[in-house]
Amino acid sequence: MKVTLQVLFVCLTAGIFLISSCEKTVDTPDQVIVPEGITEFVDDFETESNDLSLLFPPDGSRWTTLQLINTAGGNNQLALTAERVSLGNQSLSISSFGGNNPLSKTGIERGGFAAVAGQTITIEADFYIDSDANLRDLLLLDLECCSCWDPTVPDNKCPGVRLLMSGGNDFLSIERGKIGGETLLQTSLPFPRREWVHVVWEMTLSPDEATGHNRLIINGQEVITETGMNMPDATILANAAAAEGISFTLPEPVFYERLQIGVTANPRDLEVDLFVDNVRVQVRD
Ligand SMILES: [Ca+2]
Repeated sequence: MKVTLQVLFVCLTAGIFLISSCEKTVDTPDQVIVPEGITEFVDDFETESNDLSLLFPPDGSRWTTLQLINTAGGNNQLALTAERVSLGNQSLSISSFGGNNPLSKTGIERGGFAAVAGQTITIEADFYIDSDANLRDLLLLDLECCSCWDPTVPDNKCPGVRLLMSGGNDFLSIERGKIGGETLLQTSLPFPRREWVHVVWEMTLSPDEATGHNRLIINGQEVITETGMNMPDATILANAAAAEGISFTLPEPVFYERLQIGVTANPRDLEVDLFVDNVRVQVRD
């Protein structure tokens, strides 16, 4: 009762906007509340100078985290460049040195989403891969949920889905290993090299194989359209943990909160340069 009155007092003194959101909080104490997340995000790496820190303004309106992990002997680089752009005057330039010790990562992250089952998320970006090398197991985009992990179990794996170069080289596909699903493979369209490539990844979110939907479109060509789970499922994660003798309870609410783009993982012995531009994310009911 005391908490309810305090919340009510805050609502009454904070104006109409807050009253409407506070009403949900006091409704039913046991109700699982999904935080309000951003539903639109657009960034094409334009800044007043090429100072990378300008992508991370204190007001949180742009990118939230730089992800730079070097494998042994690696020298991953991430910079703003005018060398190659698909929109405006700058893009994000990435030099990635592959390896698994530790796992090489060179990317950028936007947090603050709260995409739940039943919603549709569309993620678009332009990539330019400046290499003819084999790209096996290179990961370009991750949609993740770090709050979807039992806090009593160590090593939060931030369950989620990712775009992975599969088929032994460069067939961009939808990887679901971290939520216990098979990769949704395509081998119809190798990833074009040394040109800007527009990628659209659209999912109707669900932990259920029957109601999730997954589309991948590369340069206007639909290469994947498949039903299938694309969110963490409590039973699947519990069973996977139980197989290792671990008790795992998926916390609620389940929602995707962050997007990583770039070379989000490069586990193979592979050096690759690429550029990213024109990132767009939309979450809708
Ligand atoms: Ca740009």
